[in-house]
Amino acid sequence: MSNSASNQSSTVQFRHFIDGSFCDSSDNRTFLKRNPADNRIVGHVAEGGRSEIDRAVQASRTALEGPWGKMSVEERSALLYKVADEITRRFDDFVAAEMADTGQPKSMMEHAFIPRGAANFKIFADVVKNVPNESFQTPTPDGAGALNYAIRVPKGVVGVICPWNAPLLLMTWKVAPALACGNTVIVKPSEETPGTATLLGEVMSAVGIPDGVYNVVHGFGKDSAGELLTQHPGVDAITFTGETRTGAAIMKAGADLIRDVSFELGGKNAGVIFADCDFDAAVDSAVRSVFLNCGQVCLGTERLYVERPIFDRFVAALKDRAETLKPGHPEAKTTTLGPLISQEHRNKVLSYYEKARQEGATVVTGGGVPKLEGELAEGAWVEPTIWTGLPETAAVVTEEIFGPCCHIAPFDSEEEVIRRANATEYGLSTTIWTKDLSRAHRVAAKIDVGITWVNSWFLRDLRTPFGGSKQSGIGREGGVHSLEFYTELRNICVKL
Ligand code: NAD
Ligand code: 6OD
Repeated sequence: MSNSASNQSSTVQFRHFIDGSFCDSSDNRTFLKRNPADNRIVGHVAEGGRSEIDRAVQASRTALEGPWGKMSVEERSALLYKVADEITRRFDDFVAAEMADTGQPKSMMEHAFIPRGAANFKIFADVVKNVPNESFQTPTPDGAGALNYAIRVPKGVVGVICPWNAPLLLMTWKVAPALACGNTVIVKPSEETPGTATLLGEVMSAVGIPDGVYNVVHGFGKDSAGELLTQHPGVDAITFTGETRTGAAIMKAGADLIRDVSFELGGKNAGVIFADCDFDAAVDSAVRSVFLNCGQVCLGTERLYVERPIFDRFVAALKDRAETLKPGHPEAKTTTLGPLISQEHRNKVLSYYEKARQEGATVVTGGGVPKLEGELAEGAWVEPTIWTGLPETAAVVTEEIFGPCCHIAPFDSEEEVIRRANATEYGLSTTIWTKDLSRAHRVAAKIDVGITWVNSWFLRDLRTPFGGSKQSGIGREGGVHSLEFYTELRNICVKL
């Protein structure tokens, strides 16, 4: 039995991790966490409030003054390598925890999400050891000059507010650079996915990360741990991944504190498929970008624009592939499609399936709920769905759904498709498919997003700048770009 998840009367308890110890809420409040694949109870989660956030802020401020604040970059990096190794040693526990929370197939946890969680610690442990320092020799009237240089110091206490769609990967994408730069963190995991953030507390203790450096307070957003964290004057910066409207609420909550924010928000990403593309590769990629993680990927494609000469063939090919996706138990090797994260999210996605019908879409495939037997019958399943025939103003073409679905429209010219791809309030990512590389460069430069893939999708190099334009985010994280957010630059001018 682990420290974090005690097993009383067969019920797992997910506890807060504050100042190096697992604890319950001061008022003992908890909420239920269910597995979305079969609706069975995974456990009871401690529900944090003001008292837990206050304690976590106190612990993380104290830790900044303690051994953590005195460590060299090399010592911190060495510890972060140990964190990565310990996640790898406890790989099966992390896979099981994330599977229970999300219901997604084991293969995806094993090959993508959990290894990335470990890799994030190694990459940022390396990045901080190679930070260039700028310096200038400044002329002075007496001819002696001055030396101007800049040092980077940690921001302080960073609040890390996380979504549920790739819990460990997205949390460590923030926690790893924050710690590498010498900050302390308070993580508020999504209420839907308490598992891996809690396990990471055990990992931090096991490898000797000092108390108070990594803290976890479970709970909800509004009027709960999330909002209390964003309003706390003892928090120096907030990094958040989630919905755009939550980002707006967080900005308002912290406005009086004039505090730095880094936001990775929603999207309505377009895929642009030209007739000269490698057809089979483009279809393969569309299957992934539309249906991976049951469509719950911020970088996923919900709008596909396909050049008219290959439009009918492309729609038919994607339909065939969508219909071979196999929902099933997360442990089963044959499962290629998981559930949505919750019944509540399923209601939202199904409301869009209904809106598409009302707005006159041709439902190429799906549009309903698959029939699953036995324990899975209670899960949050929906069918992979493809629509055509809607105007650009339709709800399912303009609003983020975050489900396994897309609208496919034909286009006739480069200018037209650029205009249509850009006709959205979001600007996270796009994928362009063509063998004409001049055209690929031209179109990529004109689509207003933070990340463009050409002849690929979700091909990540963790050193590259990651983030969105327009309402998809503020700031960039990744490689040295994370240093801009997780450190403060200080200019020191020495008169010689
Ligand atoms: P969400 O905004 O509902 O919740 C995210 C987190 O914010 C949760 O921990 C939640 O408890 C907390 N929260 C909610 N209201 C809050 C408030 N008022 N104050 C403080 N915290 C609050 O998002 P979600 O449903 O968990 O995730 C899905 C969304 O995340 C989608 O919109 C998706 O596009 C986006 N996302 C973006 C990226 C990216 O990199 N741009 C990555 C993954 C997910
Ligand atoms: O790969 C990443 O670093 C990243 N931030 C992925 C985001 C996935 C969104 O669902």
